[in-house]
Amino acid sequence: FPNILLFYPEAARAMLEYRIRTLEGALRNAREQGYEGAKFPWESAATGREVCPEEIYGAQEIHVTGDVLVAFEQYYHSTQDQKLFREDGGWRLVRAVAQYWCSRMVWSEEEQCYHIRDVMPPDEHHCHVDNSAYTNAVAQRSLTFAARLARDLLIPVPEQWLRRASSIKVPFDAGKGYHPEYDGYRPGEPVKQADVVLLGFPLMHPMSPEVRRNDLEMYEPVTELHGPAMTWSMFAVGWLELKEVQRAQALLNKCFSNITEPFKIWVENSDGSGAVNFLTGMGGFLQAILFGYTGFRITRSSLRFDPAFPDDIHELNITGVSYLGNKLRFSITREEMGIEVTESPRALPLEAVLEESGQRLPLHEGQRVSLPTAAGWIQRSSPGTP
Ligand SMILES: *[C@@H]1O[C@H](CO)[C@@H](O)[C@H](O)[C@H]1NC(C)=O
Ligand SMILES: CC(=O)N[C@H]1CO[C@H](CO)[C@@H](O)[C@@H]1O
Repeated sequence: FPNILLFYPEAARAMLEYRIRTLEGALRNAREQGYEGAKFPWESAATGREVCPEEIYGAQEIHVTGDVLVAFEQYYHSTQDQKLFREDGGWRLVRAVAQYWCSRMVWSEEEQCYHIRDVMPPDEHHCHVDNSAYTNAVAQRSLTFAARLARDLLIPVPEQWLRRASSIKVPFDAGKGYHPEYDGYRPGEPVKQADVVLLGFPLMHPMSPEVRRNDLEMYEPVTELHGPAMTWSMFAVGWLELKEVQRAQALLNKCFSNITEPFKIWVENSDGSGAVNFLTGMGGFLQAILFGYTGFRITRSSLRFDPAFPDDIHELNITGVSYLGNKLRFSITREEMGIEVTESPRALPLEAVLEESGQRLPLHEGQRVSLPTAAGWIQRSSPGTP
């Protein structure tokens, strides 16, 4: 989804419309488990009812409902398409997900915060755990987004959304400075696939670079070597964020080893077993290139960049990046970054901002702007920009 969103927002919208069409099924899934709101299925087909052949995933791997909302949020931030929410059913879905999370949480008197108990985290080696870091963080994100969107749409915000978002437990070990995967996780415990590292990307959960590093260090050696093919790309994005390009490249090379001939498709597991044409592996790999090498991050007010790539790559050109209705072309070398708006049909003027100096450069259609390769972002130009 993030890859498609960046190049083809109209196709990303169609993916979200599929979720809107299957909302009735999601509402029933939640009701049947005794909760309010909407619970998206672990494996989804035409109706939104659960079609996963093994019950445990549908019952417990509930983070997928928050993941669906992350997609809506990223779409909203990169397009500002309010029509999807106001007129085409998006708001009803966002509200239903927020209601689901509220009803799924319980207050812990002992810890004075909300808990989400009895789940399977993204790491499918574990189930029936309490307070999965990823699940709780994505629930928090759903509630925060729902509340902000309500404000943008001038809809009153239920007070409990904000209260629960600010007081849900996301496990953190202050002594070791890392996020335990769930309550009671002990360092060294094996993990099937990317889990806590997803807090950094794609979730962008706030944390210092030290904690980001500690999470990567903690989980990389205990993650199953021959696990599902999307795992290493998420570690690679993390190492690229920290500018550890060689470590990132070593992990990306692992992704390459499971592209199978003659059609160069991904298989799920490195021994050739599991799903064939494993879209999750493919999507993870593309994200490592598109978001990892460039540092692209879609935030509430900008498209951030912070390029980093290994020495054997001399130049990275990315064409057709969509942001707020504009199309952009990037050409990045180690020293210089060129940005050009190639199409601007809605004529929403953009500008590039360099983080360190605060320098702002207007981006006019058809004019290539050159900057030193460093962190910065693209945003709508604010009044007063030359
Ligand atoms: C990448 O973009 C630069 C600047 O637009 C251009 O000079 C170069 O030829 C492009 N490289 C490739 C491989 O397309
Ligand atoms: C199916 C397939 O190509 N599997 C390969 C994945 O990568 C590992 C490590 O290089 C190989 O040993 C497998 O044969």
